[in-house]
Amino acid sequence: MKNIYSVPRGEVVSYASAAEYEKNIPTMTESVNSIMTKINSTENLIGDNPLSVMHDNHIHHSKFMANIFKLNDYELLNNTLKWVLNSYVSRGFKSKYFQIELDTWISVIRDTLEPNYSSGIIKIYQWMKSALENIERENKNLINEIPYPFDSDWENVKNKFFNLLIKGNSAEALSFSKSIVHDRESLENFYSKVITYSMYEVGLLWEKGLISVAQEHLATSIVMRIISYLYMNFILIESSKGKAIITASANEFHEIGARIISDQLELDGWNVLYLGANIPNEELIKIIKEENPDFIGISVAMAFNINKVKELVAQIRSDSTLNYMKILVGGHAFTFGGDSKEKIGADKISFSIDETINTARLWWDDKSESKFK
Ligand code: B12
Repeated sequence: MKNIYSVPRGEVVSYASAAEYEKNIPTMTESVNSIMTKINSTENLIGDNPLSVMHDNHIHHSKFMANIFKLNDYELLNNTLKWVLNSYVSRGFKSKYFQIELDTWISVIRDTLEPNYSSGIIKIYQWMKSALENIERENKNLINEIPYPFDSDWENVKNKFFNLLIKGNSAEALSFSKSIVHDRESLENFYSKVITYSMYEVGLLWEKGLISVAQEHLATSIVMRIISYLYMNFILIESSKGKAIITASANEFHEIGARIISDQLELDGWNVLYLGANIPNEELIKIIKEENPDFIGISVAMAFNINKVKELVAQIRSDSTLNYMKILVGGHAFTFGGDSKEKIGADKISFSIDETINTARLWWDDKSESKFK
């Protein structure tokens, strides 16, 4: 269905207003929590969910909005609103919760920020309110499955593996993985066509409230253990190319994407320093200066972490000792549309293992050529 409400365009919120909003997140979130808790006690807006789910949502909302205002990316806001409504309504939140929540944010923002800072921000909140009804209507037509872009043989393998993850059957999932992965090619297929898409489906079931948080954690831990097993058995090889640092961004707890990318690069001959989840920008800069990698790769799953990566890229670009270095970014946060991807200023945004390996090879070839000229 076509969008009948129009997404705001251009720089609606100034950087100074965005920074002021961000600075006041703790006090504003506290006020919103307290008002919404009171309203919820008489109106039951959140179904059987504990209050902590609503409070967490307010924290995520404010961090996400600070990013949206700093990036002025309203396409990303529109697309994420669809996800917010879909996922919270599936888990028992009432539709009217969102109208009331947005009204509460508007009044708290008006009470907290000076009018010159709040006016652009409130315009966006009012747009969100007006968009809710249309988004809900569009969400009713959402296809609730993840399209599988590979052949049906691999789809069968993925389905079997996914079922073992959902059953929490660690031993069988490991022995099944052993039966599929024999060499470099099957390992790459297993990572990109089986683990990645099984985890996307785990996410969808969590989003719809069809599996518990514990089941999602168990599936994740089984995958992490299998990846470690495969690493020990297939990846320890001599490096023949340059050095790369791969990490998840600051405040980013999703680490499987970065881990998979690291292992695949290592398999392709790179000397990879894999830093895992949630690395603060200052620490990353420090290790980059110590290690002088040929490129860094940063994984971002949550849109509320995008702006921190933009700041990191700007910091690297403005440092004359670092501006030789290539920057690669990837992850779920960039699959929601909008122009934040371009605004980050990285050399390349990559969406798959193939694309990542090819980009890194190209960079290595260019560097080797210029070295030997
Ligand atoms: C497991 C999981 C978690 C675990 C992560 C544990 C861990 N150790 O990694 C935990 C429990 C911590 C978690 C927390 C949260 N999660 Co979560 N999580 C997931 C889940 C189910 C799987 C993630 C995953 O491993 N995917 C598989 C990997 C392989 O895929 P990938 O990251 O996309 O990586 C591929 C490409 O993107 C690319 N790539 C990735 N990184 C990089 C980096 C570079 C350099 C390059 C080149 C390429 C590249 O290559 C990979 C190749 O296959 C996803 C579902 C999903 N769709 O991914 C939700 C999901 C990402 N989570 C979600 C949410 C909402 C959250 C929380 C906010 C939940 C909450 N209420 O607390 C928090 C946020 C925490 C934070 N600050 O980061 C939502 C995000 C929705 C949105 N609007 O953006 C998702 C999509 C679930 C859903 N369907 O709703 N989560």
